[in-house]
Amino acid sequence: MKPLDEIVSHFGIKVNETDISPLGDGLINDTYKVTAGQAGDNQCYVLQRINHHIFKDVDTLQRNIGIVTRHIRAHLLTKGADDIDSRTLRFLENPETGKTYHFDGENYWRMMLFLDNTVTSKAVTPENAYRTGAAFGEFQHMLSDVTEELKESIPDFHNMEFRLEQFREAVNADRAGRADSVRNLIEELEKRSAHACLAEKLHREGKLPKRICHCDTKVDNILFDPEGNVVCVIDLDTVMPSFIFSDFGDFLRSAANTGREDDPDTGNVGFDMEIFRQFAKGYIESARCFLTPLETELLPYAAERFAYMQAIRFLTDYLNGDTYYKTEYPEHNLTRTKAQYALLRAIESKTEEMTDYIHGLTRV
Ligand code: GN1
Ligand code: MG
Repeated sequence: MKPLDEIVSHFGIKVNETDISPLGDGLINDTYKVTAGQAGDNQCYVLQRINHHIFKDVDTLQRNIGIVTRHIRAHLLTKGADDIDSRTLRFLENPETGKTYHFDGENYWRMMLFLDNTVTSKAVTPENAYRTGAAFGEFQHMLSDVTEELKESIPDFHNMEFRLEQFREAVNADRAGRADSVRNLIEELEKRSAHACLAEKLHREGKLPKRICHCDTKVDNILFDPEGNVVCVIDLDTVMPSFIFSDFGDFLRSAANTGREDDPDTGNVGFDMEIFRQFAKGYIESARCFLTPLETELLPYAAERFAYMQAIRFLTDYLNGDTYYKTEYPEHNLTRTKAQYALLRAIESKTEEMTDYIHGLTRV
């Protein structure tokens, strides 16, 4: 790999190798914080190596992101927001190519402004879950009038039928010789497969629309201010047309889980109904202007669908020999699968309660 300070220089920024340090714990791209300028007068940036085995068409990826960030910026301007630079990502151009990425012959890189005074993760409490829900409803609302066509940066990314096809292929091929040891999990997940694909079925019947969604609304992809307000939604790689369930469900999958995504102790894993209630309330308040009755009715299904989809994706990767997600130890993807499955069961046990709550909200 080329030295990082050399990579950074292609974006017109001069720093030393020591000004660059790892940032965050995303499972796909490699991320670094770059500190430039004098002490006390620092401008920081985020440098990312784009995983081009997963995002195969980087030019299209960055074009999508450009459309989305410009669109959000224009909306914020119209609304008279005064802190636009911290509410949406700003990417640096590579002056040699005019593109928002640099290809070094082997890897693809991009750089964006670092947003100061923000925090990630674990910041979700019932108190700020309401504001987070409202922010996501607003995020989808702002993108509802994008006129340019967004290409799928990963084809069929949140297509449950496709994810199941990949899963079954992995079970049959059994490349890592692990299938026999996880037969129970495979069966438990298979039992639920038809229900998980409800959205695809309804879409085919013309009953369920696709809208532009973020498609990776896990809590780590949200920057909060110290008071717990959502400042900015980051990690825009997967913004694409999808069912609104993607954003609603994936947020709850991560934020309402009382344990960690890879918690080795599934006893820690549960579904926090107070987070659900506050998040749903905020989301419905800002999204009710565009949601159809069926979309609203199926919000509890969204929570189930995403714990399920993530369990399937982790188990698929485990069966394939860990080729997709970064892992820290050999059984990591299995631990993740078990934690997601425990979460799914917790969510299933709360479906009625969630449905009643949503009815209560929408009857008003
Ligand atoms: C990946 O990039 P990151 O870590 O935010 C994945 C998501 C999964 C998530 C599970 C492109 O997200 O779909 O939900 O891990 N992103 C991609 O933690 O596959
Ligand atoms: Mg991320």
